Amino acid sequence: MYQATAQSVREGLVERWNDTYAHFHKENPKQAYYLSMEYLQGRALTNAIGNMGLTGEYSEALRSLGYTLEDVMSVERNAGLGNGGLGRLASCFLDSIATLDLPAWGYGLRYKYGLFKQGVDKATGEQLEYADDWLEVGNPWEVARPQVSYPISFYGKVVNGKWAPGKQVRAVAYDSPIPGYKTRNCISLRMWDAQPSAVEFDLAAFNASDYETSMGPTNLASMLCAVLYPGDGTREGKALRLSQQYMLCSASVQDILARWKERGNSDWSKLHEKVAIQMNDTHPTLAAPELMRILMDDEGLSWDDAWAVTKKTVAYTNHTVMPEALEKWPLDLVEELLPRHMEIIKRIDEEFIASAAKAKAAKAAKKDDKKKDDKKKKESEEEKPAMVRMANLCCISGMAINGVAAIHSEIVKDFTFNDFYKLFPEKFQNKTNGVTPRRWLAFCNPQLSAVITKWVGNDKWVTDTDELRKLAEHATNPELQAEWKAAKLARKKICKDYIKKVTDIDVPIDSMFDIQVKRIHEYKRQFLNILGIIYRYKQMKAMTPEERAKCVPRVCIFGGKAYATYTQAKRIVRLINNVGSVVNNDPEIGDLLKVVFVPDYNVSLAETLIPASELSQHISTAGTEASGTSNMKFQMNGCLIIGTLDGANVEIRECVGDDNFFLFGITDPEVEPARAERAAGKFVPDARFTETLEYVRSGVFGDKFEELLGSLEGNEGFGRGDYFLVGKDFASYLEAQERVDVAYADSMGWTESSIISTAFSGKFNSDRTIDQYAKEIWGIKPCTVPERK
Ligand code: NBX
Repeated sequence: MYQATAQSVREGLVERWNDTYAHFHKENPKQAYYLSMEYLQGRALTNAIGNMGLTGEYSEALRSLGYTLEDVMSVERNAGLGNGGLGRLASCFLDSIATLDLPAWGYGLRYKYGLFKQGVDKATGEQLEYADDWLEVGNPWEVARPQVSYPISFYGKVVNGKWAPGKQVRAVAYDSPIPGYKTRNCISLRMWDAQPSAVEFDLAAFNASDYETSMGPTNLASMLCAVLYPGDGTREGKALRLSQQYMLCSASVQDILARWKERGNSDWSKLHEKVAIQMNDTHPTLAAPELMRILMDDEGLSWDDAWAVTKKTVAYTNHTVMPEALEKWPLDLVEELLPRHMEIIKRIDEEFIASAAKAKAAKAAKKDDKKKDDKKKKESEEEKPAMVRMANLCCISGMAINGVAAIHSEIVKDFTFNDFYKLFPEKFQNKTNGVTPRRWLAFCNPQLSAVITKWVGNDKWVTDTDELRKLAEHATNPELQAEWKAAKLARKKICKDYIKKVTDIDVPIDSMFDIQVKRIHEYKRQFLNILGIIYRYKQMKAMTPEERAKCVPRVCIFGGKAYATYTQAKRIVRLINNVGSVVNNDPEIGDLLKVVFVPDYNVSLAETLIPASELSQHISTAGTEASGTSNMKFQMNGCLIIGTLDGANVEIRECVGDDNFFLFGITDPEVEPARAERAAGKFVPDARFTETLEYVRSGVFGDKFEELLGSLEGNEGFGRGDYFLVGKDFASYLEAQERVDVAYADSMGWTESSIISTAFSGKFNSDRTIDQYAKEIWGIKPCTVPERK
């Protein structure tokens, strides 16, 4: 029934899709291309039906056949072709691009296996990883386009200024339709698959039974698109990742230029008037040197002409400021894999250094500035082995560089890329992230959506989220409050049933649902959350039954994957599970505290958890989370946030007001001094912190977690010594949690805050973000597909 429903929906989409392509072709507008190594599309069926406005029709048709739409849609596999926020952002952006009728589409890779499916070992609490074979039962949403394919070259050498490659594969296009909401426009997500190049197949070797030699190219091709983020600990692993990035860039740039020609364009100096390429972080950086290579070596442009147009065509979005996360590749590896590109990159570098020196001289740099620069230069020269720093290449080649939240974009300018900012301040922008209100409110939470539509007076809020403000006028109205609470309760029930099904844990429905879901990472501080829970548990154990009965009951829910080789993150998962085993089975505690780790967090699970949440945690060390996007989804669904002044939390708090946000922790400028204080041995932790660590060490949770706890204390051999300042923020976190408990006990006050949260979430609609990209970076305008006559 799922296949039948999907085929029927697809048929409706294909017509819109073809019309959109034909219309763009005819109008020949400037078009933007979003290049991303990741997309986290989630299920397509409900979204397509919802965007086409056919939810009622399909529900009815399925009911008449003895099925429910919910059951049918839940069969669909999640396309897990991403890892976290950056991938989900790309998918939200596609939804907004289509909805706003913009001429833009996405390019990615069609990995055979997604990140991994996560399980939990019942006995040890450890994370388990399984291959995510998402294509196993086929994918009704993709259309293979064998006629759209391009050669992708690797290795070899440069002969007379041109590349003589050593190996080749073919990139073949697979397209998925992305329908806009209430519009005929339907754009494409084009994903490349690698196939062996027939010219390389050594038939003679095969017939001589030398299968290994003859199948060499086949193996390379199947490796290229096998998995997302193959381990890059070895040189082979690095070569594979870089090859994947190059394949995305090369195939996409070839395709973009072919389309540009097909539409009758021919003046290369005006390419940027028809094409904008957005690089989602540095992973697609090679798009710039690849464009240069094609323009010079295939199209015959001079260096200057090619450079002039390239630097007006590509733009770069940064998603992290943590130095260790800024991509760099060994220069000799790039040289071996892509010799012609390495020449181009070296020349870009030389010309940049020369022009920067000129700019400096013209400015008659101050003496101390010069000293600093000399020191920097020395550092970079001394780096061994030499590295290609992708973000630097992006800053030099890009027409625009943007961060993803206001505070993040300031950090990018003032610290991360300050040298570049001083040279070209006009390139730097902010584009605060957003999320699509279709998937993340209208479709995932029909219960709350119905209440919203009733009180706002219509459903225009599904695109114009500023309409949600009208809810604020009624925030204290008992009737709205009752409906609001009923919607939340209905979602908590659905969530409770899901938790029971996958973990066998019974969670009480009238407890506060407190959720932290995101990739497991030290900077995101799931560790702080679980230590807070441990402290709470310890306190409760020390209480008399009468005192205990006064506690606000909580269900603490975690979800998220730890990268397979990230040991410390995996220890945190194990601690959470072990705490859960003890707390959930403690008869003294009963329903007052439950700790649940829901395995295999993905888009669909987020759609179950977020509508049910009452409190959510966004508690990264200030200055580390570029933006966060789940914070926006929780806010839209009427959930209150406990959080630090980091990423988009800052702007969310401005919108909801400080009464409706549980703030704690040190601020970004206080972080370095706090680290220095620790390093000097002057930091004295709060007694509650020390007490909590001792409690874990006493063995209450089975294992003593020495390596994990040691990391907080900077013990010999245990890493950087609480680099993310869990100890520093612990007291302030506990105090914020006390304010949460007090607030939750006042049910009317809490519901009012919940309504206010949704009411002032309008800014975080990705339609707003995309409108800004379109106007301020890409220079594209809506190109609306007309109705069929
Ligand atoms: O991008 C995330 C940031 O951490 C979030 O703060 C932000 O909201 C989101 C969207 O802007 N970054 C992210 O997801 N990065 C990665 O997944 C990543 C993947 C591979 C890699 C480095 C980072 N080599």
